[in-house]
Order: sequence, then C-alpha cells, then structure tokens
Amino acid sequence: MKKSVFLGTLATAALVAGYASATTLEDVKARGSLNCGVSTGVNGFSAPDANGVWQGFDVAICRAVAAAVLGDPMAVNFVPTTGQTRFTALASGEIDLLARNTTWTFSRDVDLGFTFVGVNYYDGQGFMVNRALGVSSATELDGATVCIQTGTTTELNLADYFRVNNMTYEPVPIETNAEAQQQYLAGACDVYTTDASGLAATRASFENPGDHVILPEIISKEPLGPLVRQGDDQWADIGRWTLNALVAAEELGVTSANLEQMAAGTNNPEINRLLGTEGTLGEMLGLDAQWAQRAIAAGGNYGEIFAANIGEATPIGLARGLNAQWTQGGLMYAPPFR
Ligand SMILES: N[C@@H](CCC(=O)N[C@@H](CS)C(=O)NCC(=O)O)C(=O)O
Repeated sequence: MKKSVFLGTLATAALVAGYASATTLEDVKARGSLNCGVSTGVNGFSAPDANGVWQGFDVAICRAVAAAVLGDPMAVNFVPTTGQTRFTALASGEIDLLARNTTWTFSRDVDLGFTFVGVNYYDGQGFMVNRALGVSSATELDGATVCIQTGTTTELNLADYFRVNNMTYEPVPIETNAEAQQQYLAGACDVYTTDASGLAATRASFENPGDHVILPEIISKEPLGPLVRQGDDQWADIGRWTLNALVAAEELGVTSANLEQMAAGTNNPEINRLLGTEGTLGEMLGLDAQWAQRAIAAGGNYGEIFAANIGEATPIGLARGLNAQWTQGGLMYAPPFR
C-alpha cells in the first residue's frame, strides 16, 4: 500500500514536471510550425516578397530549422521584431529562435540569458553618407547628426568611436530600418550607421544607390548569428548543428543540385554521416536520419544561401570576405560531423 502511494506521487510529479517543462522541440512539433523572429525588413536578410513570402539570408536559417525539425521549410511563422523587441520576444517564448542580424555579445549571452548557436555572418559597423557631402572618411564626421537604431550594439559603438577620436555627434534615434532609411533620405541625419551588411542592403533599395557612399572605416566586430533561450540544450544543439550542416555542406561540396544523388550514399563517410546514410547523428539530436538533407534542400548549402540572397550577383552585392569557408581564407568553419 505504502509503495503504491509513493509511486503514485512520483508519477504525478513527473507528469506535472513533464507538462510544465515541455521542451522547445516538443512545443514546435506539437504546434506544427516554428515561430521564428526576424527583422521588420532588411532586403536580402529578411523581408516579405511581392507575394508576402518571407525571403532572405536570415529567413533561410528559419526555413532550414523548420525543414530539419518538421519536414517542411514553409512551416514557419515569421515574427517581425525591432532592435528593441527581439529579446523580449525570445525570452517570453513568443518565438523559438531569433534569426535577425543579431550580434553575439557577452551581455546578451550571459546577462540576457540567451545562447547564440553560431555565426551566420561576420560583420562590422560602418557609416553611409550622401556623396554630395564630399566626406570620404569617418574621421571627418565631427559634429554630424547620425541616424542610429535603438536597442542595437551600434549605439554604444558609435559613442565609443566618437569619444576615442575626440569628435562629437548628435544621435537621431530610430526604431526600424525602414524609418532610418526614410529619415536619412529626407536629410534628418547626415550619416546612417549600422552593420555594414545592413548598410549595403539599405543602399541597394534606394532609387539612386550611387548617390551614397559607404565609408571605409569598420569600427566594430559584429558577429551576427541565430540565438535561442538558454536552458534547452537540445534545442540549441538543433539550431547549432543545422547551421553547421549548411556550412559543412558547402565545404563538402553538397549542393541543391547534387543533394539527391549524394543522399543515395557516397564514398565520403563524413558526407554520409551528414546526410544520414551512415551513423545515427540525427537520432542523437532527437531528429530522424534525414534532418540535414532536408535543411540543405530548403535553400541550398551556406554558400548557395549567401549567393542567392546577398552575394555579388544580387543588388546587395556582398563579397564573401570573412564569410568565406576557412579553406578559402574565411572564418566559416563547421566542426566535424562525427
Ligand atoms: N547587429 C546589431 C544591429 C542589428 C540591427 O538592428 N540592424 C538594423 C539595421 S540593418 C536592422 O536590422 N533593422 C531591421 C529592422 O528595423 O527591423 C545588433 O545586433 O544590435
């Protein structure tokens, strides 16, 4: 009798605990869609197209994770967030993943309690000015008015840079990129400062991009990457290894064009482990064997995602630079799939 009461209590406790602490993976599967936080709109990174379908380099991360976990890259509910609202959206559980040109910093990781699962774009902060101003270096910006997005790392970097260079500026605080664009073009500020990739994306959407110059100075390190809430390591692993799968696929020569053929088995054991024809990596993540195949099928490998959304053949026109594979002199380096 005593034994059964004891077991009953334990079972109830386990049920309650289980219910209260459903993992993010369980939540996402039960919902049948991934709640992915993105920006309110930065061309090439995340913005709805003419048909209202979200497209972009950050959007591709959401789609790859949805494909890996749910088998459907379109099973994503995109939640637009600003520089200010993104962290509350993640902390509160409104989103499962934030993929929004967000810089991995100490305080966001440690103090805000998030886990960055990797870096999908190594960036740095830059400045854009109207060519008519005749400015060719950031060191000539003493006394300028500067459009700056609130809640971003760029606010503090700006202050540091001007202080170190003994210059003053007048900030024009702005909430979204669209508003910054508008204000800058209307002449409400002399300078727009943000991540250099964001400047390139913003300039590409101008009617006359050639009228605007991105100055040569890069004043900070902005490693941009997807992040999740701290405390659900399995979910962090899923995000981390989905990103790694895209990067490894490029290194290993797995592309959207040859994926199907390679998924039938190759003579390269690492490709086979990545694509699930050998080993049990998917199972270790709590997924099936084909998780990475589906992630790669969603938008191609990392290089294909880069080229299609923000690369040199697109209006954004970004070179790979630091975001080249480590084998090409860049920093993209996926740990081994073994
Ligand atoms: N990387 C910086 C800045 C990120 C940021 O907010 N960039 C702007 C300028 S490109 C942006 O994404 N805006 C999009 C929006 O307003 O929704 C950070 O993490 O704080």
